[in-house]
Amino acid sequence: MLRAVCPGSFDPLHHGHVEVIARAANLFDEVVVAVSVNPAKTYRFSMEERIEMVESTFSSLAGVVVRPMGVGLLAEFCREAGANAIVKGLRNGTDLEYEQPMATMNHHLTGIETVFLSADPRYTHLSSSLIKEVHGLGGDVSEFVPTAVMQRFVG
Ligand code: COD
Repeated sequence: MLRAVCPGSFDPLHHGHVEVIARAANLFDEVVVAVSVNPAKTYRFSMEERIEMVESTFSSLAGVVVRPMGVGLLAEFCREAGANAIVKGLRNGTDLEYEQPMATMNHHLTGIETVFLSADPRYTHLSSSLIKEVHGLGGDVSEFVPTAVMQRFVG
């Protein structure tokens, strides 16, 4: 069985994330969405809320499972999960510069490969932080996020 890990904060999940996870599910038998804690970030949504939004969005897509990933090495999480690869989306050259050293480090640590998927051009402007900013200033973000996320924003 080929298993991939799609890690992220998903604070909140948006259509850019959804599209990459769905494409990963076409490539691998199982995709573990690892809802992570990045100590450099302050979260708007709790771990439980972020997991619920991802689970609700992918409830009808077979082969996608959602797991919490606390503070710790992603490479170690992948080893314990029996994953063959990490899958990440790349929006631009800035993402590549940020992600490439981590991919190389993760490979050195445990041999795990990272597969980069080019972001859908419809969603290259999407980031969780920008969506939170637009929503916080009264903008409509409903076209950028799944229904489960929109319900959390208005609830
Ligand atoms: N289109 C496509 N893909 C996108 C888009 C978009 N519009 N926006 C984001 N993505 C992808 C990116 O691949 C990104 O990596 C992923 O979605 C998740 O994005 P976020 O913002 O939810 O998640 P981050 O950046 O907060 O998550 C960072 C990690 C938790 C993955 C990272 O910090 C990590 O690997 N931490 C583990 C600690 C560790 O092992 N450190 C050592 C590294 S060598």
